[in-house]
Amino acid sequence: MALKYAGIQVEHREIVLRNKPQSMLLLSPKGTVPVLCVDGFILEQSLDIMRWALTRSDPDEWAAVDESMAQAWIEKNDGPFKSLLDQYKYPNRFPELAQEGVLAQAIELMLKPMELTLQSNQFLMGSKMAWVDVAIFPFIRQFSMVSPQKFADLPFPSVKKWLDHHLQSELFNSVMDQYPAWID
Ligand SMILES: N[C@@H](CCC(=O)N[C@@H](CS)C(=O)NCC(=O)O)C(=O)O
Repeated sequence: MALKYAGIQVEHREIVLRNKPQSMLLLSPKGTVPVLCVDGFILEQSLDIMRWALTRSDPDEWAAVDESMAQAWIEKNDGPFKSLLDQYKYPNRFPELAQEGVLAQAIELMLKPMELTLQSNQFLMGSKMAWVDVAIFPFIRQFSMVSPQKFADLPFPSVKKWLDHHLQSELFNSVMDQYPAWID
C-alpha cells in the first residue's frame, strides 16, 4: 500500500512460501516476505519498505506523526499482539492454550486501547491517516477474520468503523489483486 501510495512502480513477484525461489533466497536468506530490491540494496522488513517509500513521496503526510507514539503502537502490535494473533489463528499449534483466554488477552492488550483512541480520533495518530494505521490494520483484519461472528459481537464500534474504512479504501482494494506465483 505504501509503495502504491508513493507512486512507486515495482515488479511484483508473488512468492509461494512453501516453495521459495532461489533468486529470492540469494538476495534475502532469511526467507520472509516482503523483500524489496531497489537500486542494488535490499529492504527485507515491511516497515523499512514503508519508510523508504514515504521518503520518496508522501503526498498526504503519512509520516508526519509523533514518532514515539507511533513506535509504541508498532511495538505492541508487532510484539505481543502478533504473538496472540498467531495463537488465536492457529489453535492447533498451541493446544495448551484456551482460545477464549487468548482472545481475552488480545482484546485487553490491543483492541480496547484502540477503541479508546479511535473514539476520540478517526485514526490511531489523530485526525489524519498515518503510516501507523496502514501498518496495523492488516493485523486487525486478520484478527477479525478468525471468527467474524466473535469480532462482530465485540463492543468496539470505533475499531470496526476504522477497519471498514481501510477495507473499503480504494488504495487497499487496488493492491489486493491475485498474482501468479513467481518461479525461477
Ligand atoms: N517482520 C517481518 C515479518 C515478515 C514475515 O514473517 N512474513 C511472513 C509472511 S506474512 C513470512 O514470510 N514467513 C515465512 C514463511 O512462512 O516461510 C516483516 O514485517 O517484513
